[in-house]
Amino acid sequence: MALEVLFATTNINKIREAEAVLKEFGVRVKPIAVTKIEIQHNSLEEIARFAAIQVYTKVRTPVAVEDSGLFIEKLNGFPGPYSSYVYKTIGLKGILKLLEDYKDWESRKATFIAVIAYALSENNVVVFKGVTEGHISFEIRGGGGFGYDPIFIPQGSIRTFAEMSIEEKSFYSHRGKAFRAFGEWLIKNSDILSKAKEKSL
Ligand code: ITT
Repeated sequence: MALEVLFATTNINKIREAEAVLKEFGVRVKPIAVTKIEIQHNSLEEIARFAAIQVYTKVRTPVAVEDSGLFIEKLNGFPGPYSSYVYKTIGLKGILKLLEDYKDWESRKATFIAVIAYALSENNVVVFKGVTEGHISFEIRGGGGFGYDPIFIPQGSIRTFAEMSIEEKSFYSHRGKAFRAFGEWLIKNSDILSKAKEKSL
């Protein structure tokens, strides 16, 4: 039987990217639109772990959540765990404005981080992390992707994430890396997974 993972998110783009990566491992993604409670914390890992357990207590079957954020070096890691809120409030233009005095490339360094927390039970959560270094562009570029994609250029490319296809973005991205690690784990641990699923029936 094909492997399938339940993925709790309200972000359709995360689902598309997860599907693009996990299909390489023969794993299907079953999205579920459960709103997760996001605690205020500096650590994406803690936020994701807490959310995964909280969603597990609702669905009572193994479930994945993913928390991600953009950390800008010269802004001491801002917006980080608050990326979603900052995107909705000051947006891309606001970020470019905060960086307007940083005119050289090196001073525009930023890191994208994605953490997947997969709850197999209330007290068994496995975590996968993907980190991508890059720079904040000088202008908004590209029509693809979502969120900060039009202003983030990963190391090794000259294009923003928003100028790439999903497959190309996934090759470089924090989410692509985290889901590849998750895919490898799922293949290796398919027996643990079926036991956890049986238990939850
Ligand atoms: P969930 O339902 O999964 O929580 P969300 O969109 O609220 O969806 P997060 O809480 O993880 O997700 O917030 C992360 C924010 O960071 C997201 O809304 C984007 O603004 C930004 N972000 C994360 N990954 C990104 C990516 O690959 N490209 C661009 N922006 C990204």
